[in-house]
Amino acid sequence: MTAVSDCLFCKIVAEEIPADVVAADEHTVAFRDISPQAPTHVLVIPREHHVDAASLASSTDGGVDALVRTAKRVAEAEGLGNGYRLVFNTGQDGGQTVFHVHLHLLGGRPMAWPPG
Ligand code: DGP
Repeated sequence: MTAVSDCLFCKIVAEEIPADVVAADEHTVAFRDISPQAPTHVLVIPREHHVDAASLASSTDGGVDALVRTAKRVAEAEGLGNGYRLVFNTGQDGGQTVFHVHLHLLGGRPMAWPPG
């Protein structure tokens, strides 16, 4: 699927909206969350528009893997050797508010469980 005109994260990919990009490659872009919930809070997204992680997984072989690989690269660059959390909020009850799949990378403090 190509870019969706009213999608916020497609606009970040197209550089129509500014973002603090920390990593980018052929398939993914990683940028700092506008409302950070931890010292490191980065969103990793595919360049192509997919609504959620399941949609990405079912339409693009290796698409989810690419997000995780970029997150690992950012985690290493951010010095998160003690660990970090990766989250796909999915759907309304999952807390998803932006419907272009994004992998949250959170780190730099101990994470609690269960999440809110
Ligand atoms: P979620 O609730 O899982 O859909 O997460 C959406 C995240 O996107 C949320 O943590 C805030 C972040 N966000 C929303 N709008 C913007 C924006 O314009 N720029 C950036 N960098 N992050 C945004």
